[in-house]
Amino acid sequence: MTKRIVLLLVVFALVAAACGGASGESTTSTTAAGPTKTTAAPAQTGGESLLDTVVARGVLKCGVNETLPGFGSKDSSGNFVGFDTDLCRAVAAAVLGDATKVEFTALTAAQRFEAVSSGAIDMLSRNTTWTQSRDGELGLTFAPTTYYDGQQVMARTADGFDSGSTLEDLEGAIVCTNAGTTTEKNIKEALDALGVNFTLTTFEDFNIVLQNFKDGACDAVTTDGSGLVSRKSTDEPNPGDWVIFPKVPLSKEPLGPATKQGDALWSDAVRWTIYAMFIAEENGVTSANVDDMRANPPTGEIGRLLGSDGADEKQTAMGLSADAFYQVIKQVGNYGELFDKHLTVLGLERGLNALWTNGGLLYAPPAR
Ligand SMILES: N[C@@H](CCC(=O)N[C@@H](CS)C(=O)NCC(=O)O)C(=O)O
Repeated sequence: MTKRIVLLLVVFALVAAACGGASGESTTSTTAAGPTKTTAAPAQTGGESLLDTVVARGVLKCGVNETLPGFGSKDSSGNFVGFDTDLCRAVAAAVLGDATKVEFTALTAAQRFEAVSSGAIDMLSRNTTWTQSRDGELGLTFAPTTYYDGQQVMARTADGFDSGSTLEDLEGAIVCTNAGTTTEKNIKEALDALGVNFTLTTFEDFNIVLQNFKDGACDAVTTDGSGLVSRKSTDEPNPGDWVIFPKVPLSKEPLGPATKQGDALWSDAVRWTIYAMFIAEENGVTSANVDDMRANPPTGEIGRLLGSDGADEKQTAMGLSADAFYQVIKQVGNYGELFDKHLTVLGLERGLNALWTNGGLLYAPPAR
């Protein structure tokens, strides 16, 4: 009898917990007098959040690529530039109010995950594919995908390859890529399944891969399609010497930022910075017109998202300042602005990376 009462109490406690009301949640209850809103400061169970650490430090540590023009590289003055590096700046704008407060660390594919788990960086933004094992075994939390990609192959036209070439055409080829990537696993799986005989050679970073390709030690190189377009635009000796195939990529490569698992406050800050950039584009809010859009009208989704005066904003309940996402759009821009600035110029099209309203995959939950 006593056992049954204890069991009932446990079940009741579990149901109550599952139904919400846990500390730190913002709840709205309706009373006879109308809706009452209670907003508690966000609480982090299991220790301090990186959000507090980054704010106290005043600088965001971000791991990026330095060999991938368009996504992550250094300009002639040594500044990090690119789509992925601007995502770091966007998070710094949201969390610190200043997009320049980023300390960049250039990482190879093989180094990147250890940098997250050791705490050497707060956030990884380096053309990283979201996979089940990285999410699970490696203990990462992925932000929304910022670039839907797929793996392709690049080879020399002088060797008889063209844009209509297929994976079967790689029979007997030496195919090269960089180590510690989804790429090396995908190509082996795809060619083994087709019964194509080939040699896979991996190198520590993609500069070495390309050098071997240029020297003729590799017949073909393979990586994310965007990576091939990027390196083709900077490294191809004469336009038309190299060709990218097959037309339909051989894998799904959803690329996006990642943080260490188990810190919901921090991963929410990164996640909503990206969603804010999607929502801004969806509503035509750009770095140029954000001040007007914030003031007129100050209500509705954009008012809430930008923390307009009197808006029922949701940022402070996440541990951010009310104007966090206004700072992101003002200082860095919306998603489309970033894409145009860094990727359209490379010749990449929006394709799957269009907003859902334009038939693409970019879709943010409502700011409400
Ligand atoms: N998206 C894949 C591949 C990432 C990757 O490392 N790609 C290459 C080629 S685009 C790269 O970034 N190379 C630069 C380097 O190794 O420094 C993954 O997450 O494993």
